[in-house]
Amino acid sequence: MSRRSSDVVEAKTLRWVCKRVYEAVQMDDQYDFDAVVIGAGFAGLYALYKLRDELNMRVRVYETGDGVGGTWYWNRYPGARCDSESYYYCYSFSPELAQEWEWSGRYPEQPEIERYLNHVADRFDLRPDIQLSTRVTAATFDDATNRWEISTDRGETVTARFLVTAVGCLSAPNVPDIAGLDRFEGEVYFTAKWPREGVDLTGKRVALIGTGSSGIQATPPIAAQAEQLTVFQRTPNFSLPARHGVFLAEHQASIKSNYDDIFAATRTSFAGFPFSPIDRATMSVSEEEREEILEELWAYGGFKFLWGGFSDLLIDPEANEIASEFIRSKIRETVEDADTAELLCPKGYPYGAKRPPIDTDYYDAFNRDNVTLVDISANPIEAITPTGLRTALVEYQFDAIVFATGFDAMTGSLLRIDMRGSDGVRLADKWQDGPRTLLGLQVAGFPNLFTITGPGSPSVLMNMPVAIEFHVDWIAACLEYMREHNWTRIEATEEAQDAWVEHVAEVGSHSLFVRANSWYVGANIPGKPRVVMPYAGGQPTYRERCNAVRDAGYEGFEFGADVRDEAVPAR
Ligand code: N01
Repeated sequence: MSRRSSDVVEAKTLRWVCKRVYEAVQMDDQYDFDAVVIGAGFAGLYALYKLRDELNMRVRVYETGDGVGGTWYWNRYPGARCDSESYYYCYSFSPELAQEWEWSGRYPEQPEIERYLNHVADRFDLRPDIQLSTRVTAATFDDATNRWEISTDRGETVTARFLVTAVGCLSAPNVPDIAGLDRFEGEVYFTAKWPREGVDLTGKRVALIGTGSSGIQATPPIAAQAEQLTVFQRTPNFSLPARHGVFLAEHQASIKSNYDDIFAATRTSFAGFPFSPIDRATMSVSEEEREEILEELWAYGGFKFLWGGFSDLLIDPEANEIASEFIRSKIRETVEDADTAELLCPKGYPYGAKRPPIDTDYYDAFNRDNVTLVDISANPIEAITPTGLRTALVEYQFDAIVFATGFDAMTGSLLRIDMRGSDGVRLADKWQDGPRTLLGLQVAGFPNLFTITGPGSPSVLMNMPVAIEFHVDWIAACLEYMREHNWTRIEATEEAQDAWVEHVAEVGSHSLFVRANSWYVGANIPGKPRVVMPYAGGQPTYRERCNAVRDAGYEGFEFGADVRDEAVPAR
């Protein structure tokens, strides 16, 4: 080979090597992130915006659904509507967004919130960093590199310095273990996974199982469509009328001109709503005045019933019983058949101990000729048959069964991922006696993992977008702090976590929540440890604690650096 042709070969080889190196770097780049966020609902979208646009991080979001929206993507059952009012059940981080978006009315329906979240994804150009139709199946922390290795159901594996879960507190549907479900020959639906194309129940005999918020919202529209609706109730609920209404232009304008104050109020109130509870004890007024106040609250509708009339409904059992009996009297007044009314009246647990639903015409639906209530508290559903279902007493025939049976709340969506922390320890093992976190934000033994609205934080006891924004901002501040100090590893200490878990349990034990069997305490899932999972101490105390931890240089957390970067000392 001449000198000239060997030069050509060498140059070609060099080019080939360079190209392969370039591709390898590109590939690495493609599978290596500063942060992976799981979920593209309210939490995931804001986390992506914050980490990518404000912290300049390389972020990848994985979302199981084929659209963004999280809860508001999946729960598209008939009647699905938010029970917090639209103008504060939204993001506050962008004043421009708040000014631009027009809410149509008091309680937005699912399609409107889904549209809002799609608008957010477009407005902040979030879509290029969101991979839809992809479920994260496993995540393992590598102590040698201080990185997470994340696997998906599409067979991909990527790595990320930080793993941020934005999986939602109510997103792992509870499929009850009832024999024969696979043999049913009719249609089966879950409110939490309602088909995107909608369902036509016209002329059908429909069973609806479950009377939580979802079942209560779905009952009137299904009743209006189906030939016959049979509602199977295990535990009656205290449901309040929403009194939904459209926003008038002047109402919109007044909200928008007061948004700074409204958002400021959501950050200081007990539960993230822009209201201060009234300071008045139930027994401090006469019986007539009390009745008048409760009537006014009933007419106004929504959650104001809890805090807008009396301050002690959730503290004083006598006060609670008065409010509970008032709601029962409204049920009896509304439902014409006395036996049905009595079955619908909750007894044996106080109002507010289960998450209170808000409805539109739920109790009225039982006055329709095509709606029947079946009490299964004493005679549970024994089996689904090919043509319907069976209790110990009766066999029923149905064309469709709708399960509104709730969620494996707060922990289910995290534990459905095979999560392994330092030394391969499994989250499922760590949490076998109930969830353990520091501030609901981190788990000891799981470095560089952040859990937005995790158990042990107020989360579901708050207006969710407020809880989410606070967590994402806290996490972002923590990541900036780590960057300033060249730390690449953060982990909650066992001692700090133990103290927080004890505090959460102590506060929870004094709350009303221990007095009912609900998803707040895991009682809806057979075998789940009974623990008050959300922090019941209220937003102000919680924020104060999180901010104090931050101001003390993240007290209770330990930092470290990459092993190869010895110049940076661990703390
Ligand atoms: O679920 P739930 P959900 N056999 O757990 C029954 C939020 N949300 O989806 O009470 C028969 O409340 C179960 O009976 P019991 C809100 O935070 C918000 O309705 O356990 N029945 C119960 O009646 C809410 O609290 C909005 O005895 C069975 C029902 O199924 C949370 O999501 C709308 C059963 C489940 O009720 C969850 O609400 C919707 C079985 N094997 C939801 N298993 C809004 O914003 C369970 N049940 C308006």
